[in-house]
Amino acid sequence: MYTLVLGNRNLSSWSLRPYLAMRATGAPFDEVTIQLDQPDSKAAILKHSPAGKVPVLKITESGRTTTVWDSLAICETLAERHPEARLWPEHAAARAEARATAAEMHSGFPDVREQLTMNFARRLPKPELREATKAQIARIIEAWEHALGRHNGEFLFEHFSIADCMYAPVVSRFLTYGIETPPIKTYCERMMALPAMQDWMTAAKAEVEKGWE
Ligand SMILES: N[C@@H](CCC(=O)N[C@@H](CS)C(=O)NCC(=O)O)C(=O)O
Repeated sequence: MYTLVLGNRNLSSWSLRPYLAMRATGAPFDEVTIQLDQPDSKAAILKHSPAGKVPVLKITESGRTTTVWDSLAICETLAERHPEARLWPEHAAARAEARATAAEMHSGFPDVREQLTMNFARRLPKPELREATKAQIARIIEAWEHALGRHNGEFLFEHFSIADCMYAPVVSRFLTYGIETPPIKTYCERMMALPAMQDWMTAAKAEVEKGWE
């Protein structure tokens, strides 16, 4: 019933987010992988979504396919369809904060995204960080510490939620570029140990080995 269209595991941070949410539902799904930055990539994506970007979720029910594009919209759709997965916190106040935290990532931190591009399977030297990048890293750590401290849980909002999905690529970026994260080290380790993150790593390594960028 579900098909998730994804970009490169090693590079596509936007793909990782709904993949984690999909895995958290426990629902079966098919995966389609489109290698990005190839001459035919755009045409391949457009076969699945008029927006021309991955990720895309296709839901086929009663002979009709609904297409959902954009990582956050896919996560929201999965949360709505799988309430048992508790992809948002139950408590309204925590849910509001989790949404704000997820949205802040979805629309923000441009310098982190640009200077520390996701390269999931690789370990790379840390570039000379701009002041804006440093400030955004500090803000991310502040948001994580706030959430972890306030909800006293293993994940940002007690149990695994869309907020964790949205920041999973940042966890991997910190690891790739050796960004020291003592206050939230345990959280990063817990995220990387998730079976879905491990599976993503296996696939990302396989891409790197076969020469995908
Ligand atoms: N805001 C979108 C961003 C999606 C996005 O930029 N995807 C990139 C890959 S990570 C893409 O499809 N690039 C291919 C292209 O633009 O042709 C989301 O949250 O899903």
